[in-house]
Amino acid sequence: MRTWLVFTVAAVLFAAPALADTWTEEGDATDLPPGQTTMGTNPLEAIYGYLDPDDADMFCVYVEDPSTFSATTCGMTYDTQLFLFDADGIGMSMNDDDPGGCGLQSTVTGAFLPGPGNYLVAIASYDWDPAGANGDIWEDSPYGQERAPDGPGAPGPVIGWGGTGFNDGDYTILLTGAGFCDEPTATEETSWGQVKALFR
Ligand SMILES: [Ca+2]
Ligand SMILES: [Ca+2]
Ligand SMILES: [Ca+2]
Repeated sequence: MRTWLVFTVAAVLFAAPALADTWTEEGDATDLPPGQTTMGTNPLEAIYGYLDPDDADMFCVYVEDPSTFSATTCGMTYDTQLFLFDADGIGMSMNDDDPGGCGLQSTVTGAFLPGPGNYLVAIASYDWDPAGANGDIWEDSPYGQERAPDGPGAPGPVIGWGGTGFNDGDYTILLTGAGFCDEPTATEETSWGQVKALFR
C-alpha cells in the first residue's frame, strides 16, 4: 500500500511537465481530423515534434482571439509549410514561405478565421500537400503569401496528403493567442483528490 502510494505521488509529479505551456508530439501525430489533441493549462506557446518527408502532423489547438493568433516555424532550418483547418478539416489558410521574410519557414495567422474556437494546425515539409476529394486544397504558389484555399480541392475537407516531401527532422511551431484543445482542470483535481484521500 505504502509503495503504491509513493508511485502514485511520483506519477502525479512526473505528469506535471505535460501541463506546461508547450506540447510535444506523442508518437506520430495524425495528418487528418480530429488531429492530435493538445492538453494542458493555457496559454499554448509551442508545439514540438518530428516530421518525415512524406508526413504531416495535425494538432488541435484553441484560438482564443483570431486578431492575436499566429503560428510560425521561423527559426527552423528546413523548408516547412503550415496549414490551418477548422475542426472538421475545412481549409482556412496556409503559408509556405513566411511573408515577413524569415525564409523558407512558414507563418499563419487568424486573418482567415471566422472567430474563436478549436482549429487544426498542420505542419508538413515542402512540398507535401493536403487534398480534398477533387485534388489539392491549395495551389503551390504564390509561396510567400498566407492564402485561403484556392486549389481544385477547396475548401475541403482534407481527406489525404500527397506530393513530394523534401525534408525531415525536428520542428518547433511557436504560437501566440493560442490555448490547448483540452484543459485538464477536472482531471487534475481528481488526481490530487485521490492522493489526498489516501492520507486520510
Ligand atoms: Ca510526426
Ligand atoms: Ca504524422
Ligand atoms: Ca516553405
